[in-house]
Amino acid sequence: MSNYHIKHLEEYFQVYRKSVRNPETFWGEVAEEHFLWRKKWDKVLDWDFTKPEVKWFEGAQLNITENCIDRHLYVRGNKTAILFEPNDPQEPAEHITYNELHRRVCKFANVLKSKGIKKGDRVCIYLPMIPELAVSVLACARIGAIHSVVFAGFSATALSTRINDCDAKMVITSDGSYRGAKTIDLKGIVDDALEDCPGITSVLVVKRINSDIQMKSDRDEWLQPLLDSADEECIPEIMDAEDPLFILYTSGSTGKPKGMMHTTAGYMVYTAYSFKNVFQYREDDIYWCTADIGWITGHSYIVYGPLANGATTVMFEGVPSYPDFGRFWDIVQKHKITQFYTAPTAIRALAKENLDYVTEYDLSSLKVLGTVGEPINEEAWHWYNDHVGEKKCPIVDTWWQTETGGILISPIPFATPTKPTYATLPMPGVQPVLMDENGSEIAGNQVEGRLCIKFPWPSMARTIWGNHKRYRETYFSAFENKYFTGDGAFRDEVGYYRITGRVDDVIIVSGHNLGTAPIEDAINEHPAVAESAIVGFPHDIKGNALYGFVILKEVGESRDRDNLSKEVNQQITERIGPIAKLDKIQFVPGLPKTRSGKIMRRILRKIASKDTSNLGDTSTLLNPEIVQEIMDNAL
Ligand code: 6R9
Repeated sequence: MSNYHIKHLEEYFQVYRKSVRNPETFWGEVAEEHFLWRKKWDKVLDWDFTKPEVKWFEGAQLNITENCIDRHLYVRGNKTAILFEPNDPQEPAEHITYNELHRRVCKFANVLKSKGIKKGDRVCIYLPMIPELAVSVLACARIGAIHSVVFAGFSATALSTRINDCDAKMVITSDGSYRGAKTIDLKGIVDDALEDCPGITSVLVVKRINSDIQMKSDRDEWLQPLLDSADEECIPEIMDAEDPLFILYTSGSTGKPKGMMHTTAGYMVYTAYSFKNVFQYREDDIYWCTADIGWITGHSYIVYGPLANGATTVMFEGVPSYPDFGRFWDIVQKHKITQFYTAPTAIRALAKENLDYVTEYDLSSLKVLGTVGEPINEEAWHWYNDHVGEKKCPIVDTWWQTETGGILISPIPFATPTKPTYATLPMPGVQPVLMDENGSEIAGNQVEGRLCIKFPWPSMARTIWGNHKRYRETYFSAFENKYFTGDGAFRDEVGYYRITGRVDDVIIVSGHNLGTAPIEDAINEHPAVAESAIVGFPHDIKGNALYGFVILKEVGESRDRDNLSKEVNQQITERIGPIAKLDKIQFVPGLPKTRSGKIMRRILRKIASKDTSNLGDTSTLLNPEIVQEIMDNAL
């Protein structure tokens, strides 16, 4: 029996049982058989969730890029590693072979070195979905620099906060980006951000849209000439298993983003293992994940997981609606995609359009479909299953988080029978539990509770950069000795999990996690705003949309409400990015508050969702009369 590639349900159960009974043997065998180590580990696992401290493969030495690139060169050097599909369908796709990827990563790594970047330095990457994004990530890993990729849809303020939080020395960006018919001035955003970032000494600029941009003479340089003169060989830095690999920011319940820190060996082993199993990856497959590398899904399942398996991974620069709503299916047909991994919000948006956009294309190459990012509703699941998979492709509904590094709950295609809206069963090595509000584990099936994980898995984040206390408080203090996910879940009669959504102040809009606090902070900075509260409400395409309740200061009272609404959204766009804009803004005289001063979001959520038949207990409110008034004027 192979631990590494599960092929049927009985095998899944066998492997799962082994992984839980003896996790160290299990992960030790996986790591032993499938990776290139410069030195083997002394101990597979050392952990203590009270601190919390988790170490996997301690004592081992490796470089993750040797595993993702070098070791493939002899067997599949001429195979396509990265298949780049540009925004414009007229522009030819680019096939970057493993040999070529090796050359490009080494050259880039040498450029980083020549700019003084060393092991442990932080490098911020703010790039569109072009090959240089993957190459720069790998170049950092090659020399042991810690990459911090910031999604190129974030604003200048969001970018500068992230640069300063991790004390990055360098930014890698491009002159601009293409997004459908639009172009975006990325370099201009970087210039604005860097006004507040004294620690940045160097900016490398990729030429993508040939726009006319400002180059600051002692700081900014075009990348290409540096690459042209760089050496093609770069000896990889040998890293310890627990050396940091990257930082990736995620929203939290305060205004400050959390820099989740991932380390090297455990992350590599787990992303590679889960990729192989969840997508049933085979050597000649062409795998496409539509996420952006600016999110964890792109890190783990566009870059590291697929490349560690020697796969061909597609990078798509554009959007699903350009030049028309058939673009995804055009790409599936053109490149004979075998595994397709996307988000429910994209599925819902495409399902709204004419079915001809799908049926026009030959999708028969597809074997496995995946979804990630938020719960998938039944209607979207069926549309995906009927029209994209033509009922022949299992759908893997993969539940996981930036914090978990890899997929934790998912069907194994062709082994686990799927069930719409269910992420189904835990991956080998993953031990989920449901907890009640009093901190007790809920046994049995047909139960709902807060989803926790009670045993470490290799790709879990090790800390929040620079704030271990916050890491402990956010994830390890709600339930003793358990990692708390922030999600609620239901376990059905056969033990399948269905994720019911966040139980904290994070709202998932079009698959993006948005903390309410940072949005409220942004709004409250408007000179006419006194206070605000944001809640989510159901939205056909985005899953959730944002509803803002805003209390004005006296100076705002006389102002035109439409203009104020525009300014509030402008403020959010500047501070966070357009993804956090509010769909509805209601100006209110007050907010329902408890006696301890907490806004009762439960009530606001009901008002925003037009579900006011049963508001629940409002007796603990300081100002119960405000509820009726808000309801009367709700949008
Ligand atoms: C990978 C990723 C994490 C949050 C997570 C949960 C939601 C992700 C899901 C899902 C239901 C799924 N989520 N996958 N909910 N079903 N298959 O999305 O990471 O951006 O950190 O978001 O997304 O609420 O807690 P991240």
